[in-house]
Amino acid sequence: MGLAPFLSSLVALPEPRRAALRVLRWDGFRERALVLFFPGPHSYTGEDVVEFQTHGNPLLVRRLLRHLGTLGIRLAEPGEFTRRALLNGKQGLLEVEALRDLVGADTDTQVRLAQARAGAEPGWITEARLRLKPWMAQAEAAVDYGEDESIYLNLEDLMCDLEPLRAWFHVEHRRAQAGQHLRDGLRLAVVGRPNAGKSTLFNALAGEERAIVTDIPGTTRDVLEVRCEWRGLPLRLFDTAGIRDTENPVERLGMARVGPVLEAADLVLHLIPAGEQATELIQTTLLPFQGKVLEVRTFSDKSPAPGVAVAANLGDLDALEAALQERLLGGLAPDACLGALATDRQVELLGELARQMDLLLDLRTDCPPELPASMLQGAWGLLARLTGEDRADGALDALFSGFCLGK
Ligand SMILES: Nc1nc2c(ncn2[C@@H]2O[C@H](COP(=O)(O)OP(=O)(O)OP(=O)(O)O)[C@@H](O)[C@H]2O)c(=O)[nH]1
Ligand SMILES: [Mg+2]
Repeated sequence: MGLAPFLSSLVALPEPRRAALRVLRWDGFRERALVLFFPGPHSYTGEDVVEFQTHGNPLLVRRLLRHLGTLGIRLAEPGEFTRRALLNGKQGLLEVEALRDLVGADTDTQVRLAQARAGAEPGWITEARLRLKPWMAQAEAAVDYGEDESIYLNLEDLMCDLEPLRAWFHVEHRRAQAGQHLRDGLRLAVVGRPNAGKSTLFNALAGEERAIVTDIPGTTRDVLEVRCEWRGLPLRLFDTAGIRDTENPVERLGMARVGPVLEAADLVLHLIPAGEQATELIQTTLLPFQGKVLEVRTFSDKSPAPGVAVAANLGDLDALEAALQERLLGGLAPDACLGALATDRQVELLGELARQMDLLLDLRTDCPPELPASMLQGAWGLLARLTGEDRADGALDALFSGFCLGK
């Protein structure tokens, strides 16, 4: 049953898709509101949708909602509108995931990345299907009829035709991994000896004077955190107490807080003033995190330094930008990730897809057709899981719990 009968006592619905001023009447209230009616299937969810734009008084809205409750209408659960849109085929899974990311985006780059994913299915998925389909048919025919009917699968031709697919999948996987970092925001910890310039760099990246900077060693004690976007990179930055041998109890407490920050970081920026060596104490502290430590030379305005050298007080940070792109985005610029898939689910499936193509294209050309047939099926199935067409993915609850009410 449509929505109109439920609402007949409250309001006369306007023409479909035409905004109209109407008076809503209930319990002695008379509310002039803008009313919109989208009959299914041409609506967001595919079902009848009615929108009331009332005055913003929360009490008024509560009273209206309470009255709607007596008419048999309840509040939507988080993401329920979009869930219905998905189940009614109005939106694809990739689009829904993009929408969730758009709603949750904190920075300009995150908004742009989510918007770029929100449209139609990526072209490479459509193209991949077109390329795979005829080979699947041929492989199945070779398995079913094979030698009896002289139907053979020419694996050399298959490999030649599908080689570009392998390359695309790998490129898209790489872009998606970078996109995933941008989507989640990068956790960067700034560590080093006192006066290494940590807080100066922290402030420069944050674009505001958040941390106190002085030339007195041991200025920063607490861990400071700031979320920001620096040159297109969404960051969660952590400034920490300088690490050194000291009897000062407050500094020691500060240093004790560095460990958990190191644990949680995606990347640790180890600041060493140009021309110096890292102290043994810091080297020992960073030993367990070696894989994610990036050495950054500070005070490059005082003496030239090799590698990633910066002078944060002068805003000279280009070398750091390049190094972050290299380490975290595989050398891609943030803009190069526009349109890339980016959720954990998507990145994992893309990785499997790329591996599946590697297996297929590395087969011996004289192998029995059952092997390529099952690998082609596997790749096809992964594409279906990626776009949500298989409907077997139990991930929907997790997905929709990330939505807010009213979406
Ligand atoms: N010339 C120059 N001075 C810098 C640079 N970076 C920081 N400074 C100065 O060095 C001093 C120490 O900088 P901070 O950023 O407070 O150093 P820190 O590592 O946070 O020090 P603690 O909080 O004590 O551990 C300040 O006087 C800064 O202005 C740089 O790249 N070049
Ligand atoms: Mg400091």
